Amino acid sequence: MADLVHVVAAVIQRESRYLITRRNEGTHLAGLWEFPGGKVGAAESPEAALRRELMEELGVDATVGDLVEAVTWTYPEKTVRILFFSCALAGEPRPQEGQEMRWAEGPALSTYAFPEADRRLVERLSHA
Ligand code: DGT
Repeated sequence: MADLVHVVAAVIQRESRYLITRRNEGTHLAGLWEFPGGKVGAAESPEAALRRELMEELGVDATVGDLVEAVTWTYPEKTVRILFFSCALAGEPRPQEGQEMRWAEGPALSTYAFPEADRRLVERLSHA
């Protein structure tokens, strides 16, 4: 697979709620809700990439924990390999890019529109 894009995303839970953000206009899959994260840089570890993305997107440091789910998904334009890690934030998240942010109850997660790649995880968390 020549065009495999490595992506990391954070599952951030507080009590029964999960942190989700909405992809801004002008991005791939704009308007869909997601677990915050992004592409892993060439010389970066997945954990370092996720901490960087959380700082860039939400202005907060984080501790990266266990791998929760790994998904490979092929879009017409690219294939992404997404690693979802459980993360604990070191402070209050504040959207840095004007993106919408919600703390969604587990069972309500399935009422948000997520990328298809997230379906299995969303299903899992909404029944947890
Ligand atoms: P950029 O500005 O293009 O370097 O963007 P990054 O590094 O913020 O990465 P992004 O968010 O565009 O790339 C993540 C890719 O993974 C994108 O094609 C959408 C896809 N994706 C599917 N589900 C999720 C998810 O739950 N979270 C994130 N962050 N990406 C997801």
